[in-house]
Amino acid sequence: MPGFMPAIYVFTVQKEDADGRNIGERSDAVLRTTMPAMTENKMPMPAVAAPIPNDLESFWMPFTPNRAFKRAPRLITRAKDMHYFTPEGRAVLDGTAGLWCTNAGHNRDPIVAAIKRQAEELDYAPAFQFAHPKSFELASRVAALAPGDLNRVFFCNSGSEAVDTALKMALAYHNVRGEAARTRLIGRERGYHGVGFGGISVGGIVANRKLFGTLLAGVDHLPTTYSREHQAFTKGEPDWGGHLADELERIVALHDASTIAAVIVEPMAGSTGVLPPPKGYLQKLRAICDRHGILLIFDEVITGFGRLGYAFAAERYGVIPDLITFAKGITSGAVPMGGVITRDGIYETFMRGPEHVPELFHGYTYSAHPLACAAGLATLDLYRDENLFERAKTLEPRWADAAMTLKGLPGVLDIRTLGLTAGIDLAPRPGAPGLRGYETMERAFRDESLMVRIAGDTIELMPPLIVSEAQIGEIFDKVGRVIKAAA
Ligand code: PXG
Repeated sequence: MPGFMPAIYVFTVQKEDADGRNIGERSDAVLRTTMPAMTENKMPMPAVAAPIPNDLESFWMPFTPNRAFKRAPRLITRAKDMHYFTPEGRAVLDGTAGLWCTNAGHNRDPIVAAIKRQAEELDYAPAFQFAHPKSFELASRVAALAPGDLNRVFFCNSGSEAVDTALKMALAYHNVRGEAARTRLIGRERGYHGVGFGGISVGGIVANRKLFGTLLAGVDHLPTTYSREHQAFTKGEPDWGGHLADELERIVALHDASTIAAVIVEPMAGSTGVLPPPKGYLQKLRAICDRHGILLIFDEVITGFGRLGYAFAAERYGVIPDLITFAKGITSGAVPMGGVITRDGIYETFMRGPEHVPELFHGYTYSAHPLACAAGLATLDLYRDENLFERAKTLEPRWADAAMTLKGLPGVLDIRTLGLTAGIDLAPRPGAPGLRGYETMERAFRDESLMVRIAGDTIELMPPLIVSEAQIGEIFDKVGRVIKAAA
C-alpha cells in the first residue's frame, strides 16, 4: 500500500463522563497515518488507508478475550490469495481460510469485480414479494451442486441463521403434513450450530449454552463420536465409533418417533477440534431416521464448498440428508451469506393453501442480498474453473502426511485430519485449560506469521483450497516450531 505506513500507538487517557467527571483511565490505540490529524478532527480517511479502528474500547469483540486483545492487538488490514497483511505490511500465511470461509483464497479478482459491478447496478432489492434475477441463478447453481433431490434453496446471511431456518422448516414441515406432535430436535455433544437460540440448543458446547437460560425445550443430544482412546492419530474417518449412531434408537425408544422432528449433525464436527465421522456412522443415522420418519439435517456450514474434497460432505459419504445448511464458502467469505437446501418433497409439502399467502412465514431483510448473490456466482465459477474441490481431494493425502509429522512433539496428544482440515490436541497446562492453545495462536501470529485457530488447547487448521504443496509444508513447519516453543 504505497504511501501508507501506519503505526499503532497504545496509550492511556483520562476519561470523563458527560458532566466532566473523571471516570477513570481507558486504553486507546491511535492509528497514525499519513494524515496525522485524522483521529482528532474526524476527517474522512484517505482512500488508500484501510479502515482500522482507532479506539479499541468501543468494539465488543465476538468470541475473543477482549482485554487480552486490546492490550496487544492483532490487526489485519489487507489480504491477497493465501496471505493476510498487518498494518506494518507483514505477510501472514492464512492457515484457517479466515474462519473456515475463504475457500477460494482472499480478494480474488473475479469475486471483487463481481461485487463492484453489482454495487453499481443494484444495491438492494427486497426478497419478500420481489426479487432480482441473480437470486434465482445462484439458487439453481447451488441446487445443481447438491446431491439427489436437494433442489430448493432458501437464503439467509450466516450459518447461525441457516441453522435456525432449517430447524424451523423441520418443525413446520411436520406440522403442515399433519404430524404436529413431532417437535423434538436432536443434536449432538460437541456439535456447533452457530449462536442463535436454536443453534445453541441443539449444539453441544457447554460454554455456548450455560449462561443463556433454558434454551429450546425438547432437545436431546447424541453422544460425541470422538474417543481419543480408540481413535488417536487417525487420518480420515476412524474405524471405531460407527455404533454410536445406534444411540439415536435409544432416544427414539425413550420419546417415541411420533414426537421427533429432526436430527442435526455436522458431517465433520469442525469448531470443537475437527472430529471426523467414524466409518459408517452417517449412513447409520440416515437409516435410523428413515425408519422413523425423522428428518436428517446436515450442517455443512464448514464442510460445504470443497473443504472435504466435494461440493458437500453428503456426496463424500453417499448420504442424502433432507436438509443441508450452508454459509461461509458460498461467497468465499467475501459477503455474508448462508442458506438451506431442502429436498423437493419438503418444499412441495408447503405449496398448498391460497396462492396469495406466503407458504413459510420466515425470511430476512437481507435474504439473497444482491451483493451476496453476485459474490456467490463469481465464487462458484472460480471453484469450477480452478477445480478447487478436486484440488482439495488430491491434496488430502499430502496434507494428512504433513500433519502427522507433528506426532511425537512435546504435549501433542492427538492429531486428526479430514479433507483439508486438521485438529491437533495439546496437553492443557495444569490448572489453566486453554492457555497453551492461546499462547500457540499468539506465537504463531507474532513469531511465525501464521494464522491458526484454537478451540481450547486444540489447534485447528483449514487453509484456503488454493494452498500449494510448499505452503502445506510451511504451515506444519511453523506449527511444529510453535508447539515446541510453547511446550
Ligand atoms: N454451523 C456450523 C457447523 C459452523 O461451523 C455455524 C453454524 C455458524 O455460522 P455463523 O456464520 O453464524 O458464524 C458455524 C460457524 C471455529 C469457528 O473456529 C467456526 C465457526 C465460526 C467461527 C469460528 O471453528 N463456525
